[in-house]
Amino acid sequence: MSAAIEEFVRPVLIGRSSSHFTRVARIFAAEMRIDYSFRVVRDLMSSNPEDYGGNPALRIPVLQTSRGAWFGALNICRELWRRSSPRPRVIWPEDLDEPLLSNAQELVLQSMAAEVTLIMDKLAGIGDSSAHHAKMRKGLVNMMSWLEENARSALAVLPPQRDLSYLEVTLFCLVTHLEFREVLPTASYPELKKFCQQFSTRASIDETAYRFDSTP
Ligand SMILES: N[C@@H](CCC(=O)N[C@@H](CS)C(=O)NCC(=O)O)C(=O)O
Repeated sequence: MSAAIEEFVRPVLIGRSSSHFTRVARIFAAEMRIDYSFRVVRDLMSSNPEDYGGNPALRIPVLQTSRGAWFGALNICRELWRRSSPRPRVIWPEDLDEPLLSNAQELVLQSMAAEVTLIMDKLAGIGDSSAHHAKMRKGLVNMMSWLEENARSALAVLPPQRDLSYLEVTLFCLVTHLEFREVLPTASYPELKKFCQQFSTRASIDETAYRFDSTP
């Protein structure tokens, strides 16, 4: 098959190797054994949707497929799962039907979003001194404390016969990203670190390590 045709059938993931939402998608791709090519968004300050695979939200990740583009990590993970064969048993956010589990998922995603805002504010040169910045940071610290206290019991009640859950993948990407981007010290989250250590024995974790993409 020529490289051009292969490029057409192989999905293209648009993102950055340093992005936690991108890593969620990459871990799913590795777990589902889906081959893809990776296109790096070099300038996160660009306001051209074309730079983000057509995503009007100007966000990564995006997965371009022959069926169309999928915006956002959860959409992408679901599409990767649909393409996989055999399909692993995945626990999705809507399967978390009790408060402890669904709150854990909500707070993981909200922490990831808060981290994005803090990092983007820094990139844009917006000072740490604004009242909103301070509130975001406080909210992030509160959410991490809640997760430290509750994640172990939440994870313990996930269905044991699963292959993977969106909750575990996002929690892993969040905690390791806080360290990687030095947004918060993680020394005071021993339970979360223990979870990350255990989860990182998967091959998909090794294959998707955070790093800064080189500039062209
Ligand atoms: N809801 C989206 C959020 C994606 C997101 O916030 N991505 C970050 C990178 S990790 C981004 O594109 N940031 C650019 C910006 O905030 O301008 C998802 O779940 O994928």
